[in-house]
Amino acid sequence: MSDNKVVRHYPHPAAGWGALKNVAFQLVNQRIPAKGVITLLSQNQPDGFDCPGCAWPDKEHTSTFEFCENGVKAVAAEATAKRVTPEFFAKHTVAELMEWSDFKLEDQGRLTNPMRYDSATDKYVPLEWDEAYAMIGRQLNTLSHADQAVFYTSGRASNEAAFLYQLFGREFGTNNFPDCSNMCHESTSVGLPEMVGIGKGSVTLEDFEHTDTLLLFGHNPATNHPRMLGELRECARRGAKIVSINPLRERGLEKFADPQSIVEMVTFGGTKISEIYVQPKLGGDLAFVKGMIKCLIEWDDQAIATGGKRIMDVDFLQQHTHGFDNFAADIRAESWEPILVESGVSREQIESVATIYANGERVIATWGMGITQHKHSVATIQMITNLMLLRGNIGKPGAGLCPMRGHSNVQGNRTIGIYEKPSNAFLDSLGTVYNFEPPRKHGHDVVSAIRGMLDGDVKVFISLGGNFSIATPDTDRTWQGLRNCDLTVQISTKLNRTNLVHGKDALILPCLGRTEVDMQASGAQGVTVEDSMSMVHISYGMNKPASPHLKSEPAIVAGIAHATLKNSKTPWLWYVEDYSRIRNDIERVLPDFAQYNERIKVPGGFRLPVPSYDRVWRTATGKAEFRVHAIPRDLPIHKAREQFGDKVFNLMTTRSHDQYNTTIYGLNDRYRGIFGERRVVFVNKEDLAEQGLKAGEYVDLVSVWQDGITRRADRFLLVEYDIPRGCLGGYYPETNNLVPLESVADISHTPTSKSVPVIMEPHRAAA
Ligand SMILES: Nc1nc2c(c(=O)[nH]1)N[C@H]1C(S)=C(S)[C@@H](COP(=O)(O)OP(=O)(O)OC[C@H]3O[C@@H](n4cnc5c(=O)[nH]c(N)nc54)[C@H](O)[C@@H]3O)O[C@H]1N2
Ligand SMILES: Nc1nc2c(c(=O)[nH]1)N[C@H]1C(S)=C(S)[C@@H](COP(=O)(O)OP(=O)(O)OC[C@H]3O[C@@H](n4cnc5c(=O)[nH]c(N)nc54)[C@H](O)[C@@H]3O)O[C@H]1N2
Ligand SMILES: [Mo]
Repeated sequence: MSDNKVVRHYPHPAAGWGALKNVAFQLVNQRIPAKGVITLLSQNQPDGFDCPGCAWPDKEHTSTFEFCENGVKAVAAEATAKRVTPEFFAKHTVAELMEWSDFKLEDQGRLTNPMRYDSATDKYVPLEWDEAYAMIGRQLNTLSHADQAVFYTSGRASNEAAFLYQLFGREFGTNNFPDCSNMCHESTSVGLPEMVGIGKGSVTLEDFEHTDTLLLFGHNPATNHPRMLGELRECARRGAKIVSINPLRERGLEKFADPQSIVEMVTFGGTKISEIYVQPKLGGDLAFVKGMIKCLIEWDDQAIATGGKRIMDVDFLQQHTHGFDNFAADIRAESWEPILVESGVSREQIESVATIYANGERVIATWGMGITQHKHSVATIQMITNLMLLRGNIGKPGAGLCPMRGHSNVQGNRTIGIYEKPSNAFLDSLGTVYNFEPPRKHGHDVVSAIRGMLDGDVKVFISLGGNFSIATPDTDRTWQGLRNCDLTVQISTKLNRTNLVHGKDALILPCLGRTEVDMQASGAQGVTVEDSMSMVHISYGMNKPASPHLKSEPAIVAGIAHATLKNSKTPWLWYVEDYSRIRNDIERVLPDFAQYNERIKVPGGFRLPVPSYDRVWRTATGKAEFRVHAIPRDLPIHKAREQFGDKVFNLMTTRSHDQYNTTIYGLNDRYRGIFGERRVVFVNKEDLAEQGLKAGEYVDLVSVWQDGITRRADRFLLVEYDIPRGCLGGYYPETNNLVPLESVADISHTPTSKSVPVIMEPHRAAA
């Protein structure tokens, strides 16, 4: 790798000293005094707040502070001493703020007052909360149909806020609840239920203590789930075999130094994580796993023929599964050519990973965005699940499925009813408890909501957190859609792009963050969240609110509902006085939350039922189902190459180490050796040569899609990288404009953010 200002080799293990240095920098940058450290120490403690960083669970009852650099960044971003006041808005027009980078916008700090857009001056001006609620109520009540309103949620909202939000929308008359999950683990949520009866992972944190083999597919824990590194390190030290499947060589998957381990810190050592590092082509995982399964079935067939030890868990297959014979027949009929070509992995390597899998008695498979954001993601997740079923690796200690969720409460939001396709059972229960007839028609997901805005069918857009305008695909068109709306409302903590790309009328409603004390009539309130492993626990903020004008998310939602629904029998404002009242009624709608208020008093909270954990299969046949999938050879990338040949590359859009989704903390991506620049594109060395390009030059990226719309993202620095040929890597959200709105995963409709066919052109200014 060449060394210049932007690209530098990073020889150190993940976490370690680099992490501590970065933490100190973040605290100073956010002007957080030493006492702010108390906030950090309260993170993920029994009496503290749930880290707003990721959805990785906490070790129950632990008293040691689980150090996590990126958790600190998330907390520091919220605890910042910087403020965005009405005076700030008086100084800057929206047009002017639009020129600022996303980093600079959020770096202005916390929003302090409710604000309304004034088109005469192109500025935001302050207003009272009641005026804001009344304005929303007026606009919603003038719509000709409730489906003209869309209610977006980002996965940080608490169960209490999310529950009130969906109740409000449904009493209003719509199931239009797109959420960040549509862009994230939706493929998991639709892929798993028909096979194992539930869309959630089956493992608990304890399973990591017993596992002997881990298959890590397409996620980057050192950056995105740093607390998981502790578990991985323990597994590696215990001798568990860890296989990483990732087109990029990620530092944190190779070596990790624990900042809490004196020895590793002092010796600048680290623990080797991955036994084998497999680098498939983007989207090559389905073919790779199918190859592994082909090996296993061949070896098993040989065992049957020779009377040797079976590879399959025969008892499990018989007792617990359905469809194996049909599935095995498809695998036997599959030839190696598509497996090798489409995975980009050698047969030897496929065999060696299959051997590791076959030797493992307790295997966990994890996956993240590298798996969920392709056209064939649902099929890929189902193929991974097939693999796990072969040897009974679901529902036994130390084994199971572990989708790595994103936002800290994204899973809870879905459990509690944030879903555009709610089940009838849920709606029946909601309707009975609240004595109304909920709408039955399915609502918009993220992609169809944007289409609705473009078509003029969606007129009001309300957003509970998040940064819709740039988290979504096809940025130019999404902006057009948002600007078509009559009203856009953003409930947020910090200034972001979505405050600026707005409808004819627009409101910014500033809310409390999870780290802050939420004082209501009955006293300080806690809120509950569900982590990646279905544990529900309570979280109490401890910091003084960033401004006296802030309201909590439940209070804002209730305020809007109260002003909009004149005939509602729901006691909106009464709920806000004491959130345990909300939880009591959640329990009436969702029996899995029985004794909700009691059970969250236990440190660590309680686990929602996960039937697959107990080998109870809530599927059509009452058994775990195998699913047959062909290796796709007609993906957008194949079609684009048919047309334009080897000029076309498959681009993944991914996170740097210094960002939380659209929140940019800094311009470095330390483990990948990138410093001070985000507009970079990772390219294989031979591809550079073949395209006549050189590392250090700039290119423009142009999307290949069949609808005649030009999608481009300009001026990216070429960085030579260890990535398979034909593949590129770039950062989200800078590359989002390249993802066509129509390029979505089959069934789940998740934008294909990890496989975007593009062509590199010489940078226009230079050409
Ligand atoms: N600090 C921090 N923490 C976060 C977030 C954050 O932005 N910052 N975001 C949160 C959210 S919402 C989420 S969803 C998670 C996201 O966490 P991840 O799932 O780790 O998401 P990405 O950073 O997009 O990285 C995807 C990884 O998949 C790999 N990959 C890309 N394409 C493929 C492929 O085709 N096959 C395979 N096998 N691998 C592939 C990439 O090289 C990369 O390592 O993290 C959560 N935690
Ligand atoms: N190209 C591409 N696009 C992607 C992805 C990708 O990998 N590639 N990843 C997708 C994924 S996995 C996800 S989850 C989505 C994320 O999409 P979103 O969830 O919409 O985006 P975030 O960047 O997480 O939202 C950040 C904003 O949330 C607000 N916020 C922060 N804390 C709070 C809070 O406590 N309350 C409220 N009300 N607001 C708060 C702040 O104003 C902040 O600016 O993006 C998706 N988009
Ligand atoms: Mo996510």
